[in-house]
Amino acid sequence: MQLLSLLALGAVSLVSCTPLDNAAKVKAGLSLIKTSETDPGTWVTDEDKIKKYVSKNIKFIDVTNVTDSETLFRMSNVPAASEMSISRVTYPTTLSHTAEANPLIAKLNTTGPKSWLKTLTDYFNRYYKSTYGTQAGTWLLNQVKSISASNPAITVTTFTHSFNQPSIIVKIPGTTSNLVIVGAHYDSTGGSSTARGPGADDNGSGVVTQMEALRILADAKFKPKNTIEFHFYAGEEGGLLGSQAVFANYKSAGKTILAFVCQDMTGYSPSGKVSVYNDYVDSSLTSYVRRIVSQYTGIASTTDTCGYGCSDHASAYNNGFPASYVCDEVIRTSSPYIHSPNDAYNTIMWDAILRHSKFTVGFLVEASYL
Ligand SMILES: *[C@@H]1O[C@H](CO)[C@@H](O)[C@H](O)[C@H]1NC(C)=O
Ligand SMILES: *[C@@H]1O[C@H](CO)[C@@H](O)[C@H](O)[C@H]1NC(C)=O
Ligand SMILES: CC(=O)N[C@H]1CO[C@H](CO)[C@@H](O)[C@@H]1O
Ligand SMILES: [Zn+2]
Repeated sequence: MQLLSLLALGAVSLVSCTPLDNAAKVKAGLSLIKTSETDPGTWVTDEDKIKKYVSKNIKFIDVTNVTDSETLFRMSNVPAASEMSISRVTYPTTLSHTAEANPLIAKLNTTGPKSWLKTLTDYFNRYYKSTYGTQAGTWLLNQVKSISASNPAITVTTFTHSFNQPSIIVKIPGTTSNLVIVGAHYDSTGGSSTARGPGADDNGSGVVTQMEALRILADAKFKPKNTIEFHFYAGEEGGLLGSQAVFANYKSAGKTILAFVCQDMTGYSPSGKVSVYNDYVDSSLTSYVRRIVSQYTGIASTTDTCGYGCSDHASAYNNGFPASYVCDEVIRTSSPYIHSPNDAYNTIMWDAILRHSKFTVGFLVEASYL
């Protein structure tokens, strides 16, 4: 009895003191990060995130401000095979919109991507808490506004965060509010908050790939059935911060997402083959994405896995949305330069960027009819 009440007392003081401790840690600028489902979490400084994790290629998710219990559950439990297809969408097994997509794809080129990536990589870095990172965000916002201007129906908005760098959302309204989304992050890091971080492949390449696809759809005044969004995320290198906030917001707003494709790293591919990854994604959507890669790039995709917190698709996945992840290469032969000052403009393979632009337009046209 006494023991019990002592235990009970202990429990009470634990419960009542843990949140206070955590609040104090947040106030002191620390973040709670997880590197796997079973990792209970570690409190780290912003600098530790980059030096001890990002620059050593240890992937993590910043869970400090995650409050949704389903999302926390998904972050802490290895998915069962039965959960790998969560989408209620039946993705078609034949692609029936090639006649519409092919003429658009024929207009893609690398003129815009070359000049946009030059500007992005010329920022000293695009670290999400640096003034360079904020300046890069302002430039990107103005640039996507100018690319979208050829179709007045398109809206461009910022999604603000607790740090200065905003995420950017471009919307092509459809006749339904159901969403088809492509996303890439635009922050970068070079191994510390103050290091040079050109972030050419990681992930400036994904950003300019999406910009080129947007240019074509805007110029064509493409009018989709489903609503299309292009997301440019902030703070990915801080533990998927931008995409987590966006998808948590979409979950609580009850939005319907039919398909999400994350594209990080689209500009370094010795194999010349698009890689469609297999983990923390929806398996049905992933099969559909593979069909689209084959159809619109003319080459069958390769496959790989990239682990917990690999990129922004994990944020969609953890919030219960159908996600897929498309990358320029399998891990073993992927760019050796990322997360360092050597991830430079001159290492980019422009045929890879063009291949991913073709995939992106093909995907958006096809999925706009889902
Ligand atoms: C979590 O939220 C607090 C309060 O808004 C904020 O000060 C802190 O920067 C956030 N941390 C992260 C990692 O988002
Ligand atoms: C390539 O794209 C640019 C816009 O970035 C456009 O002005 C130019 O006409 C295109 N070139 C060709 C050959 O289509
Ligand atoms: C910063 C960032 O997301 N980088 C991502 C770019 O894409 C690669 C995967 O191809 C991820 O590993 C990185 O985390
Ligand atoms: Zn990275």
